[in-house]
Amino acid sequence: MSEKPILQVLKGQVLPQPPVWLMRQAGRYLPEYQKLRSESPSLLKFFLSPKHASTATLQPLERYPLDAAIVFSDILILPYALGRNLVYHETGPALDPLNIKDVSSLSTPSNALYTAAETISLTQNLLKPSVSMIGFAGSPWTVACYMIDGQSQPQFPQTLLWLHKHTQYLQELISILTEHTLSLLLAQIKAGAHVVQIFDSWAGLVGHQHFHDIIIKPTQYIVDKIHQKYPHIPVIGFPRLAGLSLIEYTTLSRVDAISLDPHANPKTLRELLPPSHASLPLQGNLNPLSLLHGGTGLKHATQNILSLTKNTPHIFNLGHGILKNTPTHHVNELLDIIKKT
Ligand code: 1CP
Repeated sequence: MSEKPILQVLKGQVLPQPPVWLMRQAGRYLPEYQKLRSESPSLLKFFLSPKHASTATLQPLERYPLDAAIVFSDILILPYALGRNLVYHETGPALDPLNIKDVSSLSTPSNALYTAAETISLTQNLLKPSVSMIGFAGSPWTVACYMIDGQSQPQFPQTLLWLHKHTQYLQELISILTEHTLSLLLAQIKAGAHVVQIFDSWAGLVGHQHFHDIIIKPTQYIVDKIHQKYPHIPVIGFPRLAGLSLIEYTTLSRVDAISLDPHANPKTLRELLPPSHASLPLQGNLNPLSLLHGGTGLKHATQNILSLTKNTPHIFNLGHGILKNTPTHHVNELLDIIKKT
């Protein structure tokens, strides 16, 4: 059996056509996902049921010839396992906001932390041999943003207040989250994940002064521990909207590949990187809006990414999660454009 295309690229190989998977591929845009979701009393229960989560993980693969499955779970299961109250509303998830006095009394994680690992063990054998199983976690900083502010905010003002004023408490929270994130990822690898991705969706909120302590150091720690135990398992980092700090992230975090948001030009990034990192595999970075709208815009945007990543190790993906109103046939169109380019 030849090696899985995604693992080949993550080792630095350039393939004639980039392998493809899509962030939040089991999201709300699939009717079969909607049906399965309506059978669960709540989204939280759905995430906590390995059997249902396994079905959701496989759904996109049954419809499309993708090269990877990402385990159906959420980055907020970690705070839930630490005893924080979590509710998924139609508008998005909400946690009870954390106070500085709560940090030292966070509980040890419950078994809920390991649901994604269980889902991976149920699912991994059901994939075609060419398909990679991707495990994931949020970065400690991004999970802290939701824990402190409680829900998605344009600027996560309370979290930024902690960053600037209650730095010690933020550091303490981040070091607790770093250990649990590591356990979560190690468990997913043990269960059969071939690759793991660290979603740092809010890395862009951290200015250059704090970027090293808050983003790089915890990531380095997690990546080093994974590589010590599982040297063959690649780690993909997704430092969304990190701007020029992407250079620091790429050269210092020790991740094996970078997933780019739609703002980052993959060719420009390569040109800015030192020779030691100039051929690091990149993933991305179609704007989810292009996929939502389809048509010639989708064709041009896809071809543009393919030309900017030509002859380099590249995994085709979105630059952020798929949008819920995306017509399912647009994904077929995207795969067709990639195949024909
Ligand atoms: O393909 C998949 O479905 C994989 C599973 C997956 C992943 C990788 C889910 C399921 N969530 C995530 C990661 C995640 N969750 C991130 C990091 C990536 C990103 O930036 O999108 C974040 C920030 C969350 C938090 C979260 N959970 C949000 C975003 C809130 C915000 O800030 O706007 C939302 C909407 C959720 C709910 C959720 N998680 C996953 C799904 C499929 C859904 C929506 C489910 C539904 O409504 O049915």
